Amino acid sequence: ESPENVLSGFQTSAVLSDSARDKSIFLHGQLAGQEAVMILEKTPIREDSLAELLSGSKLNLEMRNDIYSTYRLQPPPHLNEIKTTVVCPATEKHVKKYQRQESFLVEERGDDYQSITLPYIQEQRFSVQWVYNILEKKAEADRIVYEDPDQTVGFVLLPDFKWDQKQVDDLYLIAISHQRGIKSLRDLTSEHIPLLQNIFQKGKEAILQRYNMPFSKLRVYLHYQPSYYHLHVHFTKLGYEAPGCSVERAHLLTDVIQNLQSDPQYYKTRTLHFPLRADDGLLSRFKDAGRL
Ligand code: M7G
Repeated sequence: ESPENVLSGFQTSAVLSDSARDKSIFLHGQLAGQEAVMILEKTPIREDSLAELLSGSKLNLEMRNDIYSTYRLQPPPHLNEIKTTVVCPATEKHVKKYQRQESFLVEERGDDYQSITLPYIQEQRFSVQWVYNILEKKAEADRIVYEDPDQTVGFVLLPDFKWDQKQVDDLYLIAISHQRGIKSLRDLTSEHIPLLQNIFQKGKEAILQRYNMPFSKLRVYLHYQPSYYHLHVHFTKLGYEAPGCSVERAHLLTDVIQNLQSDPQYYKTRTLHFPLRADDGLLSRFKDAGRL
């Protein structure tokens, strides 16, 4: 697809969700006959472009009242961009992922993982081809911030595609483990501590070097459940409410390491809680098993 065709060829069939606060809209539609999802988001106002924004824009007065006035400002095009993400061909699961929905908190015991969750994710999970493309330098190679090529404890650190890298206020990177086959938190045992410590240590050093962002400004965590079942760690800026950084989904990497140090089987045996969306197939499995 050439970039122009993506826009003009996109036929919107439904608005999956939108947010006036985040200034974003998630669309379901068709692109060249294939199912597609398109995400449009207005980007944050950058401090380093303020001078240009204020001097180079057209200002239209809307109203004035006593000491109050409001305006509409028309910035030059390059300061007025919309970050656009396209998933095509999108699966039914992608469409559901982006649809606004009610969530329910699930309690998953160690044995529930074995009998309910594991069989489900083995048949239903998202492809992790994009992850392999990154590890094999077939995609996004020029975006890599840091790599430790070791196949056991190594990883690739790069900007998450939710971050446009224009400002560090919403800094978001992911570290993807070179080791394959670690699906999620549940697969971690004490043997993975060196890998986790390596990601933590070298990841935060690389971020300090590249973005001048000290560790005290970082939130480093894993998701449970993740969307993609290949071990990866999220690095986001403290104070930025990154999607998915809420307590019911995020597990701080430092806590994960300590838990494994005190009990090698911690994540095999513990009961974990996480939210599932109303139409998530896994939620039905928990209901069917009488666990909800
Ligand atoms: P997750 O916890 O598995 O799922 O995190 P989530 O998307 O529900 O949070 C996967 C992370 O990888 C997310 O933060 C995504 O934004 C990011 N991500 C997903 N894809 C498909 C890509 C991609 O192709 N490139 C990059 N750089 N990041 C991606």
